[in-house]
Amino acid sequence: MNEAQTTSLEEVFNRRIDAEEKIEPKDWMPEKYRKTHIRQISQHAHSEIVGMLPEGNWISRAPTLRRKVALLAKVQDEAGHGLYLYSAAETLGISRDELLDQLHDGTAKYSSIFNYPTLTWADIGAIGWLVDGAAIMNQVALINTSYGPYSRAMVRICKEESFHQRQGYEILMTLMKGTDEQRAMAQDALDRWWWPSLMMFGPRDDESPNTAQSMRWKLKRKSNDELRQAFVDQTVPQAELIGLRIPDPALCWNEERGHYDFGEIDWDEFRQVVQGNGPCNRERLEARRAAHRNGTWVREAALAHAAKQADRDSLRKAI
Ligand code: FAQ
Repeated sequence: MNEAQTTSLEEVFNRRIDAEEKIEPKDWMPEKYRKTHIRQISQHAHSEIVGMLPEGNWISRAPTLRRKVALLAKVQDEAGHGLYLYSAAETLGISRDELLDQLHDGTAKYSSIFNYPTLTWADIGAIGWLVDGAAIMNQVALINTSYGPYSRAMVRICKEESFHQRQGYEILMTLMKGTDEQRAMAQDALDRWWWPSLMMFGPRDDESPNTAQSMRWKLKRKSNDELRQAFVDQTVPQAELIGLRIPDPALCWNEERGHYDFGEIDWDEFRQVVQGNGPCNRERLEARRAAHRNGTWVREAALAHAAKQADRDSLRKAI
């Protein structure tokens, strides 16, 4: 294709983006749009899959049968989200094997939040309330993203995340109605998970290399800082309602802005965690690598079965 043809295709593509049309897998798209989507969608998929680990750690220790059932269902939902998202990334011309290789060799990122440990049962409440709460804030905006398969995956994912957020909040609400020890456990979980949850939204807008282009392509519909602010505004009253204290001395309502002001995130900690030096990075990656290794026989058996089936089908056709 010559340069003039590419330019006119790009003009048509940009007009479609401006008109809020969805871009579908077989449509022409700039190479950078394709690559940026593979990056974001696959990192999102990896986050869902790695995100099963901190909570999975508590399935066998949930305090009641009802809690265990809910947690099991939630962790299974996260697996489903990962699978839709890997499928959405595959529509952009990359294979599942390549995507997984990138996770396992550390070239693809996943959300920083999943590199923190789950020390008590209250952490399961904090993950549901804060981590799923932050994920919904980000993902509701992504329902309107320009790439069709990503946008459609988000519709279902958001419905499920909304249930997750409520089950987390309800765990903390129950603890806050309990003994002094249970209340202290809930507060301790909030103290440890608050700042990492704010980091989930990514670097400040002025330090975010991808935001400007992703907003032009309507991949991102809101910037990192806009989403972070909306999350703080939504979450502070929820904490107050059940008697939890947000661990930020700078937090206060700003009448003029109509938003909460809040303190500075420890960006050095964020960078360290993203670079692989968080409290659980090595453990998380090793768990994923081991799961992949241990699943080799399942993949091989499925391929052998599919090959046998194909042989039988071609034999039947030949007869
Ligand atoms: N952690 O220029 P930006 C969930 C990287 S799902 C690690 O601002 P962008 C469900 C970023 O990739 C949670 N890395 O980048 C659940 C980029 O690096 P690269 C995941 C981060 O893409 C709940 C660089 O920094 N959600 O929780 C992080 O425009 C409970 C520069 O940043 C999604 O993935 C971070 N926090 O904006 C599961 C949502 N932040 O690739 C289990 C979709 C930034 O250039 C239990 N993703 N980086 O080398 C997004 O909305 C965006 O990708 C952002 C980052 C907002 C995360």
